[in-house]
Amino acid sequence: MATVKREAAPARPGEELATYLPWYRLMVLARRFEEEAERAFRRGKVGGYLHLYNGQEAVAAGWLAALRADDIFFTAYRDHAHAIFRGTEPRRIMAELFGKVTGVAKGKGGSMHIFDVARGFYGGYGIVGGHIPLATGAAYALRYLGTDRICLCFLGDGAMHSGSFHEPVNMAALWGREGLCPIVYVVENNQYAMGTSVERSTVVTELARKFDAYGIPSERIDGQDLLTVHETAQRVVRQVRERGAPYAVECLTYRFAGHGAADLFQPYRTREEVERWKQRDPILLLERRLREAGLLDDAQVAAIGQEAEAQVAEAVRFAEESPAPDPEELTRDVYTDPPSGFVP
Ligand SMILES: Cc1ncc(C[n+]2csc(CCOP(=O)(O)OP(=O)(O)O)c2C)c(N)n1
Repeated sequence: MATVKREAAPARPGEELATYLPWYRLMVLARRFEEEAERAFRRGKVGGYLHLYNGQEAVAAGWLAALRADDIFFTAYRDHAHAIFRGTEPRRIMAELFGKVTGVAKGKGGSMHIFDVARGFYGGYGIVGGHIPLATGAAYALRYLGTDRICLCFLGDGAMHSGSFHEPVNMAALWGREGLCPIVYVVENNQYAMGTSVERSTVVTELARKFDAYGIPSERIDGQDLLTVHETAQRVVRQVRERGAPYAVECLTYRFAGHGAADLFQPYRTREEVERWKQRDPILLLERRLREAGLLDDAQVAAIGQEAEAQVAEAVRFAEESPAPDPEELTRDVYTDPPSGFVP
């Protein structure tokens, strides 16, 4: 298991910490959403597959808080929380899990393909590493079109060992030399790719170092502490926007649940290891800081939890009551019309 650099919590004025209260609420909401999604899966309500984000919330929350509303981002299949942090209504995400027409992808994508293009969320991909070339091309397009928008590409530790990581990252570095590739690769190193630990999949376990080979600056940070993630994100986002060149940050984190809903026994890791990481639950770490600053007490923590539960219960009700897609939906939006004269 990789070690985590623990930084002493710097003292901060309560005023500054207060800006993190809305993010605490959203992280609690995302956690409750995942817990309920798992229950719905066990009740047979969720079609396809389900991957939970429990334990990793500070990573997506910290990065998305640093983006501008017109910036864009891509991620893999552990994607519900990313949409919640970006402001997508939980009921539309739950409806997508339930395969309903009111879902973000009209019920055709399911858990692994949450999209909200209006909010700059370009998905949700089930093919490991498959989104990295897309995100890199999108970053190039943003600068080619003359904007100062940037692209974030979240990816897992496992995805870094695929060919679809190395080719686009090399291209990004070349384009970045001309100021044409404003992308941040955010590696969510939760230390496992299904049942394979980082130690068993690569000799160079400090994943940030892999970007050295392409001349892309990078760093590794504690992904459990929202403030560390957010402060890094603000600095990096500013720099990438200015220079139009790629940057990479490895966020060391941990997933509390199994790989997916079918991974019940997790023979590849010990219960003690999971418990040890739960001591560094990102929600509890943030809660502790907010309590110390006098910004949260027991009553508020309970109220925020209840509010999140009510919102998630409403999302489930909405998903249950929404209609299934019309069978004709099956072929709609699947292929664009071929250009005239096109020969497949
Ligand atoms: C191209 C491809 N190969 C294999 C798989 C099977 N698979 C699904 S998830 C996964 C592990 C990916 O791990 P990582 O990128 O670290 O993401 P995490 O699950 O840890 O968030 C694999 C190998 C896949 N979906 N796509």
